Amino acid sequence: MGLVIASIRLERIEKPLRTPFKTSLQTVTERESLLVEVADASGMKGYGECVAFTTPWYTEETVASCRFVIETVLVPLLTGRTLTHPAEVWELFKAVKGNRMAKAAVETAVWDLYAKRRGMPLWQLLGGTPEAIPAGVVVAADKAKIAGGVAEAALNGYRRIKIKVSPASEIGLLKKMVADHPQLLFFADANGAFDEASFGTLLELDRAGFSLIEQPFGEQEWKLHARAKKEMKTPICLDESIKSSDDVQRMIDERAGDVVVLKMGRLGGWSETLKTMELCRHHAIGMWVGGMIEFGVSKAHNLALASLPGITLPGDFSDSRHFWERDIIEPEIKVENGSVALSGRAGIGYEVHFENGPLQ
Ligand code: OSB
Ligand code: MG
Repeated sequence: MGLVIASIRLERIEKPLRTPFKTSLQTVTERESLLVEVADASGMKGYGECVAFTTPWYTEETVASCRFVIETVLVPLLTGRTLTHPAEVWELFKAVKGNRMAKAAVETAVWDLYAKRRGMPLWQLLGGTPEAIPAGVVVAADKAKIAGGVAEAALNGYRRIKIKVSPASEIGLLKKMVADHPQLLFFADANGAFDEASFGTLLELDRAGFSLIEQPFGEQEWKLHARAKKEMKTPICLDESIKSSDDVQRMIDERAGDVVVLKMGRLGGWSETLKTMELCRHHAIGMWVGGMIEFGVSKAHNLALASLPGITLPGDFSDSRHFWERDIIEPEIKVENGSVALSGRAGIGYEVHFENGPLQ
């Protein structure tokens, strides 16, 4: 029985963050997103979320570029099509260069709809295990506020804390923080803030006790990452550098990293992410699921991703109330006993809800 994509709708969401999110690249105080709703002929709906930001500070895509590509290119390619499997969407979009976040927003919505039509949770359809997903939170604040943020996260039951770092970080302070919380796992995320000149500072950070360091150098700095992997004991994890499974192959070939953070927006959706996971499993590359300061639709897809075999470390899974006064899903994401339970309902397992009523 074929799946006919009868209609595709976009809905813009904008909400202030409860507290500003500060990285070496950008301070985020407001989050703007596009929600994609695909419907079949019977009116059953699937949802995806565009994780591009308003400006191109994390990747080249933006909310505006994604809207343009979705409305003028992707919607005409998909509307009225009969699909037998959601993996066909990636193939259908193949002639469209780049624009992976735009593609992911639409493609993930089709996977949700497909799972709903089968009456199965997406995580189950993809072969995930039903165990609750370990929660992890990001502390992205000024130096003076890091200790408070870590203490609060520990109190809220998080098992893993990711701290944004840069060459200006106070390494003594970070070292003490890690030592003070031996029961927690600490990740450091540099968002490419280091370069050849600050390599020595990175070597100091190597002694702070982090379980990994995410993206110390720029996304094309393969040689510097290889040098870091060789000279450091802290595992090197790549985020911004990984836009496809081919980039993971390059990481392996050039010995430029140990671990990969998966983000479906950056990779282009479920199909390319599943392919990337195959490659990582084959080469015993560690994997975890990264966040994008996103709303609940993207988080719900990410929870399904984190249930799959080969995810070796806790991801960016915080409670809906960490970023938002009110998330757009019902129920909201809840961290309990340090983890988030998987929904037993079909598809992504959450209803989409807006302040002014359900999206209908
Ligand atoms: O580098 O991992 C990153 C958020 C937006 C853009 C890039 C990154 C992040 C995070 C994840 O650090 C925050 C989260 O959603 O939990
Ligand atoms: Mg990162």
